[in-house]
Amino acid sequence: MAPRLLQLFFSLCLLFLLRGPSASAKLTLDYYKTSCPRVHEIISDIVTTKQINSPTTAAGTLRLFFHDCFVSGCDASVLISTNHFNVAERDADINLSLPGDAFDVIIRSKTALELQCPGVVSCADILAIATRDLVSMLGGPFYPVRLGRKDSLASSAASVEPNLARPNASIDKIISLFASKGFTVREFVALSGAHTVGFSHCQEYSDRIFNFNKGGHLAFDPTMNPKFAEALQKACANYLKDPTIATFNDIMTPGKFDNLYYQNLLKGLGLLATDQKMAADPRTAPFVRLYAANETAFFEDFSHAMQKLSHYGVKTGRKGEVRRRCDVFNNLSA
Ligand code: HEM
Ligand SMILES: *[C@@H]1O[C@H](CO)[C@@H](O)[C@H](O)[C@H]1NC(C)=O
Ligand SMILES: *[C@@H]1O[C@H](CO)[C@@H](O)[C@H](O)[C@H]1NC(C)=O
Ligand SMILES: CC(=O)N[C@H]1CO[C@H](CO)[C@@H](O)[C@@H]1O
Repeated sequence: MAPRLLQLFFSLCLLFLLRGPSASAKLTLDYYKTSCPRVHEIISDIVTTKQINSPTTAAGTLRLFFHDCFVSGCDASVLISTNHFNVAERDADINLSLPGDAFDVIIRSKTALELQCPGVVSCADILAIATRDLVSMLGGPFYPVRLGRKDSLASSAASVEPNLARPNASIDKIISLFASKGFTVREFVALSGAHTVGFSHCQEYSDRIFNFNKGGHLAFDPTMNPKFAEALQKACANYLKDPTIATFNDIMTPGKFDNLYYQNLLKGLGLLATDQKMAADPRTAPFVRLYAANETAFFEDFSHAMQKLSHYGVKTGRKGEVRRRCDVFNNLSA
């Protein structure tokens, strides 16, 4: 071999040794082809029945998936229950409202899969497939999901707060959070389109509609459409006494996965402060306008960003296990 080729060969080997093959490169579309050939059909049946009986499942599952992936990778760590030795991810304060239906649809899918192919399909893969199925049930795009994720061997409430943003965060902070995980501004705006479905509790935006500038003359956030602010003030009037009151993230088409979320932002109809700020910040606004004008562009970008999200921090090989129960590590289950 010529010396330059040889040099190239060695630097490639070194690169491979230092970085190893990326985890997502090990995920494949037909991972369960022989070990559990009906995996998609089984999950799809459970998910469809669940969504028809409890229509809030889809949005809840989508949020659960995002929270799982951003905190230590897509590894089902968010499904682990707290025990005497450990306060798990799902019991971090920010998780307070992760809805029970989302947990339930994953547990049901797991139970059905364990009957067909015991110990084979990971909870992390189930969550990724169920999320994709539910998004498309609501009218959103259907995208391929690569499989072979292992379930985590750890779950800790303390790791949640630094990895997720609150609705009172600045766009600067959110952009750097997403960048720290390899996501672009465009991907951040596309993923936020998930707020085209589901609910938010009043406490998540109460500072925008009550006593906005702390004793000043503004009753509500001036970037809000006044009629919208008034309607929310009424809906949330009693929220301190009843913290379960929640309103739709997308008031126009709350149960449909479409691009109305972005159109709403351009009219001051964003619910969370971070949503509304995306329409004003010069880094994010061009994408908000693009997606508001072109749903195809939104669906394409959302599909790509969701696949990228679903590969984030996945564990393969011996870095994880296939849990027998999604809420308990194997070494703790009987
Ligand atoms: C980046 C900044 C984000 C912030 C600050 C944020 C914040 C929030 C908050 C406060 C809620 C309301 C929770 C409640 O009151 O129950 C919510 C709901 C939701 N979020 Fe986000 N979120 C962000 C990004 C995302 C992303 C990237 C996704 C998914 C890809 C997502 C999916 C959802 C969904 C589907 C809901 C509705 C949940 C339901 O109806 O049960 N969010 N988000
Ligand atoms: C945002 O809200 C949380 C509580 O939800 C609070 O702990 C935090 O201090 C607030 N951050 C800012 C920047 O206001
Ligand atoms: C909308 O976006 C799609 C996908 O990027 C593109 O092919 C199409 O030309 C766009 N439509 C318009 C009207 O700009
Ligand atoms: C769904 C779920 O498990 N929510 C938990 C989130 O965390 C609080 C404690 O901060 C628990 O009480 C909830 O059960």
